[in-house]
Amino acid sequence: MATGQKLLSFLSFQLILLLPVLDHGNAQDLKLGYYQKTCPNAESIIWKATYRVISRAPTLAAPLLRMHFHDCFVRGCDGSVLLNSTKTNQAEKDAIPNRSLRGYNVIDAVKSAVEEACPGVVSCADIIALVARDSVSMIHGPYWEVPLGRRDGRVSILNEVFSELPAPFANITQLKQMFAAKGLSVKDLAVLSGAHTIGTSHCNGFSNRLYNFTGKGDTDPSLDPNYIVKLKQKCKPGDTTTLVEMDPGSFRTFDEDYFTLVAKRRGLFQSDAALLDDAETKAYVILEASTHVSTFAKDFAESMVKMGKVGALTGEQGEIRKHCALVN
Ligand code: HEM
Ligand SMILES: *[C@@H]1O[C@H](CO)[C@@H](O)[C@H](O)[C@H]1NC(C)=O
Ligand SMILES: *[C@@H]1O[C@H](CO)[C@@H](O)[C@H](O)[C@H]1NC(C)=O
Ligand SMILES: *[C@@H]1O[C@H](CO)[C@@H](O)[C@H](O)[C@H]1NC(C)=O
Ligand SMILES: CC(=O)N[C@H]1CO[C@H](CO)[C@@H](O)[C@@H]1O
Repeated sequence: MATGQKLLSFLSFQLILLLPVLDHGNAQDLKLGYYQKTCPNAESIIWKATYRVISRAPTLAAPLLRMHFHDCFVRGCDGSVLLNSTKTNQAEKDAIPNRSLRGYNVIDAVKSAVEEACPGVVSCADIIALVARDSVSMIHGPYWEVPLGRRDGRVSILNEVFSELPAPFANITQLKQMFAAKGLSVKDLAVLSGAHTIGTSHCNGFSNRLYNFTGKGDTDPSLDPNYIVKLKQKCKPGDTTTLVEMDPGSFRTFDEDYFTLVAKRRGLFQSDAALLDDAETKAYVILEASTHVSTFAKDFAESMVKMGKVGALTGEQGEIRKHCALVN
């Protein structure tokens, strides 16, 4: 064999060895304490800046948690949810489901605090992941260690929100498929849906269940009729502005009430009710609704770490944005 050929076959052998690493290595490259040397106080700076907000406005914890979910499901946890639209591109931010995504200014404030200590080191994607964790733990939810080292993406596309994020009208088959597409299990689906123990929803996320479920002026038979009466008092037909607590009475506290509600057929969205349509998700709902020693906190922490790895950019991919709303 000529030397050139030898070199070529050696190179392609190397490539074969390398490719799987490049393909699947990403999320596994995230690690605990990633900023230990480059920005040792990053996590405590972020905690303090988040505390300043959540101690005064605990209801912001919900949209901040939801922001991490939206970021990860669309193009991976790459901060693409934070990018502003430009003259030539409509970004994720401007998609309809963003209407209720609040807290962009919180992320900006946290980013400024981190930039002051360590300019150009900590990604916006990592900041979203840490702020979500900190917010949840500050309202009596679980705490988990966040593997870090995510890089920020340079792309954000409005239409991807509609194809990647499950709608509140999704059935169990669609939900399972959309979670599987992100490498998340049926259990992750049940567990992460428990995030709806906090926060609020606009009426239009579920008003079809109250007024015109199949186009015959009917209601959703899977929703508790007594609850329908209450919801109708809050949401008149066509209301797109009123906010309803998803876990009435404790929508500010991260607890396992969500599963009690779903088990009582009081889950707000069709996607919540759908958890009763699959044997595995149903078993999880019933277990968490009935047990005195809930595993929800521990399960949620585990599933959040998994979700936080979806499509993460690492190494030389992407960049560390200077401002979270703009590519460098
Ligand atoms: C399983 C599929 C899911 C669907 C279909 C779904 C859908 C929705 C919808 C329609 C809202 C109401 C938005 C509004 O009108 O203001 C909402 C709120 C919320 N979602 Fe989900 N969601 C899902 C999963 C998740 C996950 C995995 C998380 C986080 C881990 C999450 C966290 C939240 C939070 C915290 C709120 C309250 C936001 C606020 O108070 O502003 N959701 N979700
Ligand atoms: C991004 O867009 C928001 C809303 O339009 C605007 O308030 C903000 O100033 C923009 N950020 C930057 C850095 O241009
Ligand atoms: C779920 O929704 C999809 C799309 O609308 C539909 O094709 C499918 O039959 C539905 N599955 C169930 C179990 O209802
Ligand atoms: C209910 O839905 C049907 C079919 O989409 C529509 O023709 C009808 O006008 C709706 N009724 C109300 C009260 O919105
Ligand atoms: C907070 C935010 O960026 N909201 C935008 C959501 O999308 C609509 C258009 O669909 C914009 O008008 C909002 O400014």
